Amino acid sequence: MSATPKIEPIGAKVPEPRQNDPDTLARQIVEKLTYSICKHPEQARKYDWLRAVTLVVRDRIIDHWFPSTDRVRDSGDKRVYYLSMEFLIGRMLRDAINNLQLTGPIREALKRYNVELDMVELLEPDAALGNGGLGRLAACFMESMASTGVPGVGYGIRYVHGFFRQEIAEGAQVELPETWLVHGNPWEFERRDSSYEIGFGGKVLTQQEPGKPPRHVWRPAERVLAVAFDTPIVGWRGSQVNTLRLWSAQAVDPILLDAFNSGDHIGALVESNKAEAITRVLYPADSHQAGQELRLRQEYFFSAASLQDIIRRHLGENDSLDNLADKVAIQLNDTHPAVSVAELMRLLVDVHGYEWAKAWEITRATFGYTNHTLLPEALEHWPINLFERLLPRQMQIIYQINADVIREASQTGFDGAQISAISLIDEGNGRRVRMGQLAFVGSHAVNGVSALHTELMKETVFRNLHELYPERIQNKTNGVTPRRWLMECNPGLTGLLTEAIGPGFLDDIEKLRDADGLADDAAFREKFAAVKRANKGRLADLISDRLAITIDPGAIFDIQVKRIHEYKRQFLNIIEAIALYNQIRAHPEKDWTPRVKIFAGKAAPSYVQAKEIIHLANDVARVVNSDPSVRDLLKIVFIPNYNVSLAEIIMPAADLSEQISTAGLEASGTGNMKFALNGALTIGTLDGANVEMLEHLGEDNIFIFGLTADEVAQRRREAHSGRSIIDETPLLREALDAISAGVFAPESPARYHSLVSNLYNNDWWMICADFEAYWNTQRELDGLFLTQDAWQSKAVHNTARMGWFSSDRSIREYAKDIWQAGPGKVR
Ligand code: NBY
Repeated sequence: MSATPKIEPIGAKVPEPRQNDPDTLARQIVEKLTYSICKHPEQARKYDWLRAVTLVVRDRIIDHWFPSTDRVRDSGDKRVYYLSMEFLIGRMLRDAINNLQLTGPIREALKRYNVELDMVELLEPDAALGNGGLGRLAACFMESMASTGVPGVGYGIRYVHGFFRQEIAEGAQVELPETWLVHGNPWEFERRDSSYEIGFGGKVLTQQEPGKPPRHVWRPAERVLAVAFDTPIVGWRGSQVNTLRLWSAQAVDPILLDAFNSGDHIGALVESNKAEAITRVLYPADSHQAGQELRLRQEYFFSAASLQDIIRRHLGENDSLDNLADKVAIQLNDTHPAVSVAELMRLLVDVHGYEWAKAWEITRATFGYTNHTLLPEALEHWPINLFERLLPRQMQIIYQINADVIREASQTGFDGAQISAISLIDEGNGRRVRMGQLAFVGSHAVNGVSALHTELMKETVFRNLHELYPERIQNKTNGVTPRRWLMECNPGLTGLLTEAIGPGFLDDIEKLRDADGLADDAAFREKFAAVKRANKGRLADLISDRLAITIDPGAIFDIQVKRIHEYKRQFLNIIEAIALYNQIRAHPEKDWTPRVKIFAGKAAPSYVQAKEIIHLANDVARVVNSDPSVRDLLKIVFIPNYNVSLAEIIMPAADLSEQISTAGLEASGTGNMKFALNGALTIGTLDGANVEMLEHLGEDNIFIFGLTADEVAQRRREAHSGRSIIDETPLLREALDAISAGVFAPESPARYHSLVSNLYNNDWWMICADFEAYWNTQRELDGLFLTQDAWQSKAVHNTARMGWFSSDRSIREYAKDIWQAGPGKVR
């Protein structure tokens, strides 16, 4: 073959750079309608416009994508690989348009055809490839890596069905399949040339040559193909475009032709169905490990594909894997990709011939691990039998790693109890592999996601490993991207701030501090309040359209949106609502502050109590909203199907943000940051990142109540129960009595008996213990809301002081302290 001629890509290097004026954009949109979609502009439907606009924007992203990729390759800079089972991205078009600064011109271009940009943007389905905070953090981090110039690649799974769609039927959650890909996905590029075989099962052959260490060869019984799909992630001002590479599973042989030809038409497709099942659905659990074989297959599938891809790229640019850790940082987003530690060891030792100790050194220097939970039920541990059957060689490697770690611990003087605590194998309930321990020992850095959470990691789940490796744990407090969570979701506030302090904060969000003094400026406060009022109006319209409930934008919008979980205590919020309902009726003469309590969130389909909490919220809403004696002083709304797009409407519309988890249990929270950045006041416990919000906001600007993490631990040791508190607290007792008497579920009065009896018998989540403090703080907020000047002044301080909670800051810390990569890298 003759040498390939050098072909310059068009785009960024064409003599004329692309014009971004409305005329050019309008012409190009019509060109896309005509030649890519094959529709006459006059016959174009809404979705055709969405596709055409997306393709025009995409061309501009590609113009930046090539140079970004070239720059990293040519510079030889270290790349960061973020391995995550979840990327909860939401819509992509608005983010891309905003980051490319094209909002004005595209809006203008579309107007020429009588098409509204906002309408077009709202047609895009959410990419909901995640459950909640962990997945959304991965999406914020991808955007921030591109915005801060970190050469990052995200690796994950291209689920055909993302997080389920939630409907509420007669008050209860119903789960329906999510189908984001039905209209095709213009953002992704299938890369058939980047596909890898992934093995499962089979056996390990050991070859022993005299005088040499034994060689192990894994002979898998099954193989499936991992095919890459790439999505560009464009950073702020288009400066850098990174790649999100998601793996899709396919059968190596699409059809078993012999079976088909002999008449077994179903059997001919069994293999291909089995392969494709691996990437078909996202597991909808955020607080307990799924424990099924398919889940372990998913974890290994995407870990193994990503590592093969990383190694292939590295060897394309370097002579060997000796310098892997100088050129590659791999971050494990929780333990879901932790099997990567064993897989990289297998590749280094079995495939690339490294001796064990050298391979271990490379592996540890390459990986970092982020922990997102201390909840015991969420810690992944796989039955040894299952692990061994699916991944026999990786199991051997884990045993060997374990032997090394245990030897080291014994030499350090660890006793039997300490050794069983650090062991990668749980010898207790039926022998299991502990993925947290594997991720910990296989990484050079392990981090928690808020200061408190990191301290608790050291004291609880990783107490003994921390003693063995005292330098390894560090903190990296979460953040959120200010592009999506301020600029895009709240253009009104962004405009007002730009007018007031100039546009500098758009490039450096900590400059929001310049607005802090404006809290004392009455004219500014009024404009700030007007923006909030307009955003509340927009949410009120949505609620009226979707649920036919009328709410007053003048009332306090008191909002709790997040996954439904006992530790997040939506139940506490509902009980407080019932107590307030009782008091409003008992004391009609009092000057009650009108309040709308808004809830949204999904329960894991198998989580019975969480589903009961959803049902209760809906039952209470129905009774309260239809009771004329409440005189609209209290409304309760449960908005179905909480997702990223709904959050973008909710965050800017809140007066009050509920962050009321049992202290010690919410690792960080990120919704807390989105609300406060948009000027909501927080009522919350000293938990997760609320603790640091208190430090940054000052105690006058956040409303903290309840037990501390230490106090919760203490009460749990004392076998605390709710009974005596309930007996002594009439407000609480009356609310619980009403629930138990079936006031909210007359058709099925026993529906909530177990929820209530849990409070009497143990109150594990400290709902009774914290009720009174919560109630009193709510009433304090009622009073404050009546003094709008004081409320709005605190709201301004919230926005002005939240800049530090940007994911740009988080990413810079990871880059400096863990990855040694990105601009200003420390070698
Ligand atoms: O991660 C969340 C934490 O609860 C929250 O406090 C924190 O702010 C956020 C980002 O650090 N954790 C979370 O969202 N976890 C999951 O979604 C999740 C998903 C799957 C599984 C466990 C947890 N799983 O075991 O399958």
